[in-house]
Amino acid sequence: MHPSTERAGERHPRHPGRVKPLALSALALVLSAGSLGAQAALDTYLRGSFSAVVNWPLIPMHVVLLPDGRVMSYGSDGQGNQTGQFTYDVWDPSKGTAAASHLTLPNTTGTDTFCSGQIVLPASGAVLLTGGDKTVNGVRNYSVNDVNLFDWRTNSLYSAQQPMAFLRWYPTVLTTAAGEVLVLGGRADPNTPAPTPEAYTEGVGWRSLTSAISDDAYGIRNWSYPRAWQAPNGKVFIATIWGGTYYLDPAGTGKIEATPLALSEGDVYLPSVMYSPGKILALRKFNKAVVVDITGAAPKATRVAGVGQDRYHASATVLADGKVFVDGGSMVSNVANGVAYTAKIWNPATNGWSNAATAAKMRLYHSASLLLPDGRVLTAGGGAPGPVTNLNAEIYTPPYLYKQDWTATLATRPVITSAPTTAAWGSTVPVTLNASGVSKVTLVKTGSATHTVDFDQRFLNLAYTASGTKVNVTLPASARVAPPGNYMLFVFNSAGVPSVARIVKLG
Ligand SMILES: [Cu+2]
Repeated sequence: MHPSTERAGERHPRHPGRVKPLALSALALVLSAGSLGAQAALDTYLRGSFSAVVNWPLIPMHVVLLPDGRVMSYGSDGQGNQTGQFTYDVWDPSKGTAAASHLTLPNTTGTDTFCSGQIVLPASGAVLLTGGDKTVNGVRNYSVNDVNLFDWRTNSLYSAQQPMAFLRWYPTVLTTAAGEVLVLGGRADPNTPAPTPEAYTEGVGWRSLTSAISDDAYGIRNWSYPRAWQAPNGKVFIATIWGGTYYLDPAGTGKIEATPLALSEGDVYLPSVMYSPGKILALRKFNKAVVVDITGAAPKATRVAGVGQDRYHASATVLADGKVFVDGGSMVSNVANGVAYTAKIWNPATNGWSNAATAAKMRLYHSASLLLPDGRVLTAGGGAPGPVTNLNAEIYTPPYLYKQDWTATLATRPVITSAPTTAAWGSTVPVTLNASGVSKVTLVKTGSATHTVDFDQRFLNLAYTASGTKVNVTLPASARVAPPGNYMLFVFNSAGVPSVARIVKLG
């Protein structure tokens, strides 16, 4: 059970001071009498809600949103043991959460994909899986250089023809402005990092960035899923756990250089998220948080309020409205000590945090979260190893999907009746709705999450003009702020309620 005292000290964020102490005690009496429904109705429009816990056919340590809105996941077998060698799953959110919504398939590649990297390729939409686990003399957690591809059209996972040059376990993958996929870090075996980046181009193959080898940026000091983003200046920005920051130019054989910006100490299991072009919210150790701004000539960091406590293994997910949802985690890495069940939402307009709903399960090591095209967030997994074996998920419904009143009822959503499936940078495209009234149009990169990282995740507010049910939407000007690939296009009505997204391929 969660400590019920967690709520006692919280004040109503939107009406501070309006509720008199007497009313509060009356409320407390009602709540202690077990009227949970009344409590949920009171704050659902501010906190959102978690669904009931639903079963998952494996521990979804790796989750990736496919071009058709389904979710591929993998990481364990059906009993929750460490291994990606036998099965993977494709979940169709439009079919609900019962067993029939899952297509659990055999992995016939021979690769143990446990703790690999995964990303949707910008051109074909196939999922690229880089590296994974190898068992040597009965000991797990050695590495492979295997490359596998998942074709979402045929639901098939198969080996790519060319492996990577380096063995990698815990590698980062991200899409660059040039449309390549960059692989950074990971380790070759328990004593050897993989400090040479590699770049992959569909139809071309792999290229090693032999002039950009760095133990500080993505080697011995920062090998575990290094945090990296395509930056507005055309380079790739890297924020290390020890505090150093770097720009990598992936052209040719690559070039790596340190920036003068030093951050406070981070951790491989504290999340960071680019919530706006060139702006990154990064959770650091000791309940610190910073906004790293890489929009200018030199990167800079501004301290902002922490999330409330250290939340090791939390996930940070940018929502359809650009706020950041943080769920899961605990005070001590992968230990049920100071478990954070209550999620938090960070508002970039105020740099402040508010309490979101409270989850039923602890989400620690090997949990992951992912924004769905319907604007909800899949929160899932955890375990192998750890205090829980979470063959399950909870789906979070954010406040923007509720009526802004006390009734805890879902709002009527606007519906996109037509939108292009592809678009070019800087173009203005027509989108039509079923009703007039637009307050916001946003673009969110389809996510690919694991181990507190969501590779490629980014959010952009789009310019638009609206006339009745017709909206003209202008896409981002450059691949530097919006790398090629699939994005969720959300249109918000005048009440601030988002549509279900249409997936648009940029580039
Ligand atoms: Cu792992």
